[in-house]
Amino acid sequence: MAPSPIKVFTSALCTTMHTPAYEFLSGAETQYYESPARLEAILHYLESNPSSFEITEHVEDFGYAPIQRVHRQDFLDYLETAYKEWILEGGHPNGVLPATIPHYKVARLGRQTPVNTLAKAGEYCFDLSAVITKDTFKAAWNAAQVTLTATKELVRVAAEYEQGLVEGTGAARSNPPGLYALVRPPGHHAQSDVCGGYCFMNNVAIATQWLIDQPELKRKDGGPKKIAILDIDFHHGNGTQEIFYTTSNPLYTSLHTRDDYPYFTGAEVEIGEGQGVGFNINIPLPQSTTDDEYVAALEKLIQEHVVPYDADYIMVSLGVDTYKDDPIAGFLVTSDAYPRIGNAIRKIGLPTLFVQEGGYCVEKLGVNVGGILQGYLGKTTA
Ligand code: OKP
Ligand code: ZN
Repeated sequence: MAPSPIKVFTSALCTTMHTPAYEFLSGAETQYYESPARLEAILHYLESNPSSFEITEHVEDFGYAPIQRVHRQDFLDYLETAYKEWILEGGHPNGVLPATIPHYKVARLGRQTPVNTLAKAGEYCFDLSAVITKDTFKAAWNAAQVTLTATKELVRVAAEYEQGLVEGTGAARSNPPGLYALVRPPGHHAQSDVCGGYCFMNNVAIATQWLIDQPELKRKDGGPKKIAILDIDFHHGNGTQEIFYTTSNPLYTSLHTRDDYPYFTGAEVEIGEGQGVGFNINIPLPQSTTDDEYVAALEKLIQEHVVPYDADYIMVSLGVDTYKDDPIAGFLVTSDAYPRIGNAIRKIGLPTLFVQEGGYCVEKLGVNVGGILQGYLGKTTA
């Protein structure tokens, strides 16, 4: 039986609500790479391939609770009020950025709780890319709600898939259902109480925690459903790692660059803490990693860690900044690799939600993201 098309969840608010004019890269003011044009380029590809993708702008409102399960309230309050306070205190209208950050060598001596907005920007942001504009809170909220809407549908199609496997009438194990949340701003750098790396709320973490929290979703042993997160963005997902560092569910796995942003996390020795020991898997790869090297590392990660974990669902933090011409990254991966990546994920055989993270080569975003999704559908080209 042919695989069903991938259901795509997105929203017009993903392009209109958060449009900072610039960021700082290597000390220079540059264009804001995490732009609405990224999402439009991907959407254009998907719309041109209607036999593979079913796009909906239907967004359900899951309210504040699922977001509060992952992020601290003081941080969320800050995201919501920062821009207004920033402008009142004379901050530049492009948006909120820190000028003084509580560096750990300073903070270990400090005992002061910041009240000033400029100080709070440093308290709640770890770099110079997460510009908070007038509606950034609403944009991040919307991205989380779109991801949650897709996750609810994941539960439904996964149940259908399971039923099909039991009865032997439905799709075979080789065609697991796939869904895609096409959202921005991205999420995997956002920790429980700090934004950075273009990320404000951690969409994948919020959706994953929501799945774990659903009382009616149980495994055969009575425990909550298990989720394996596969983070294939070029950059390490420090936010997702931090949020789930001390728990055995979900499993967090990441393939990313060694020696590039976010620089201070992503080493192999970061294996989790307490109950979480062994459930955080970082596989750093060298700069200039090629197609074959990347695909081999992904297949190894899947065989050695993802499959043995015996998850019920896969969540993919989908970044295509691994692409050779990405303006802020450094691998040599070509467009040919993306269908192979999607195929490797399909072979896990589990219902999968892809959630958009990075990827900044706008001209190739459609074909590269599309390549992964088409590969998941069993095709060999975008
Ligand atoms: C977000 B995501 C490195 C500059 C880094 C911020 C990058 C955020 C990436 N030369 N600036 O993981 O794609
Ligand atoms: Zn990235």
